[in-house]
Order: sequence, then structure tokens, then C-alpha cells
Amino acid sequence: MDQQYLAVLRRLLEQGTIREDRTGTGTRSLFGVMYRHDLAQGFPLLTTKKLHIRSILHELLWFLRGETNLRYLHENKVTIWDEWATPDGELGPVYGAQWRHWRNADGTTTDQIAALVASLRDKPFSRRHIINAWNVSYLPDEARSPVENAAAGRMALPPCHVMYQFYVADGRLSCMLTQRSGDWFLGVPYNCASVAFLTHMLAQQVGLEPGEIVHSIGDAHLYANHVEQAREQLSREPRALPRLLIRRRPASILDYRFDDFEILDYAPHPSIAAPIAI
Ligand code: THF
Repeated sequence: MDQQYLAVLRRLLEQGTIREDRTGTGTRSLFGVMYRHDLAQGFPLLTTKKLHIRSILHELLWFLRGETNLRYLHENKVTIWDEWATPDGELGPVYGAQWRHWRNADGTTTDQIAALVASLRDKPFSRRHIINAWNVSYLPDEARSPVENAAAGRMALPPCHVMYQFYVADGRLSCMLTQRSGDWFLGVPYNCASVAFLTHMLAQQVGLEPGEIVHSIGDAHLYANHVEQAREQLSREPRALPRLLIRRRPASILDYRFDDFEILDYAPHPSIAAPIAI
């Protein structure tokens, strides 16, 4: 896992095209990056820097609750979404809203998570096991800031992890995540661990073993103010991957709690502080 991640990090440093971006920070960028990881080989948390598992897991549980307000995150001391929210903590109809309450033309809503679990159980070999967050009706108005958009009932940011597709073969559940934009240093390690958690949870729910995760990123970029941190990380030797233990089998995909998860044998190098681009 670290090896694949670091290979792209090196490629971004050496071959990335210097590009301006929305946030004004500046990036080095590559278009169309993909890596894959077999979950049987260990849980894909980077070992070349320590990741904040609390933030990753609570963010995923928050998506699954269908929430789009910072309240749940703050109750659990997670601050990774603070920069884009209104003063009362609203982010507009971001992931949670689209996953659980997609609005249909006739005024009804669709719970994509419930539909996914049902389709995995009923038609495991379907090619349509998809969660889609790219709801065109609610994309932000590009002329406005994230906070203004959230205040107007639009998404503060358009989804980065746009589509999750699941696949069943040989008793294993795999997931491919299609992401339009990936902040290689800060965001991608979180996105990778998050899709791995979600795949483990769904596999447990439908009685399959976790298979592979495949992560496809459109604009993969390294922010200009992450370059020194990237060099530090590249100097580190990868270690053995940890393992994930899920302590019980909750009644449904919506009933997982933070304490149900235990990461075993995670012995990473220290964390590396880096500023987030807003
Ligand atoms: N914006 C940008 N520029 N990058 C992103 O990855 C990103 N996201 C979410 C929304 N907008 C984004 C927010 N995700 C951190 C990690 C992920 C985030 C936001 C912030 C971060 O600062 N991580 C620190 C530790 C902080 C903590 O966990 O409390 C780190 O060192 O990893 C992509 O989904």
C-alpha cells in the first residue's frame, strides 16, 4: 500500500504539471491515477505517516447517518470539515444527503445505502451496485464560496469521491472508488482507508469476505505547500500493514459504532503536519 502511494507521490514531485487551482495554493498534478489493494493483505492505512483513524471512521459513520451538519463530528472531536461550513455548521446536501436521501424528480427520496445492501444480497452479480454523490441539481454555484453555497442549500463543495461501485466474485466483495479530484498528501490516505472500512462493513453485512479496493483518481495533485512534507515521507521505510477487527456484527449497515472497530498492530512513523487548502 505505502509503496504504491509513495510511487505516485514521487511521480507527482518529479513529473507533475504545475497548475493553478481553485484554492489559489498551486499544485503539481497528474491526470488519471489508479492503484489497487487486496484487503486480505492487510488494512490499508499508510505506515509512512500516522493517520488519524478517529477522523476517518467518524466521517464515514457521519456519511452513513445521512447527516450534513458538523454537530456529530464535533461531538466526536472531528474538525476536518470545519473550513467549509456555515456558522451553524451546515455543509449543504453533501455526501450524507446524497447517500441516504437522494431527491427524485417526483419528490420522493432514495436511500442509496439501503438499496445497495439489498442489491448485494438479492443480485450479487449485478453490475449496478453503485452509490453516486454527483447530484447535478445541488452542485455549488461556481461564482460563490463554499459557505455561501451551503447557506443557499447547495453543496459547499462538489463531491470528490463521486462514485462507489461494488463487485462480487468468489465470495468476496470488492469496491472501486472513482474520485474526480484527490489531494494526494492529506485527502487520499483518508479516502483509501474510508473505502476500506466501508467495504469491510458491507462485506460483513452481506456475508462475504472483503476483496479488493480499486481507487481511480482524475486530477491527482500535490499542493505546493505539501512538498517538504512529501519529501520527508518519501525518506521513510514502509512497515507492515495493520489489521482490522470488527468486534460484533451489527444488525444493519446503519448500526455500526466507533467502538466496533479495532485496528491491530498499527505501528506507523509519526504524523506529518500539513495545511489544508480551502
Ligand atoms: N479539501 C482539500 N483541499 N483536501 C481534501 O482532502 C479535502 N477533503 C475533504 C473536503 N475538502 C478537501 C476534507 N477532508 C484533513 C484530512 C481530510 C480532510 C480535511 C482535512 C487533515 O487536515 N488531516 C490531517 C489531520 C487532521 C485531523 O484528522 O484532525 C492529517 O495530517 O492527515 C477530502 O475528502
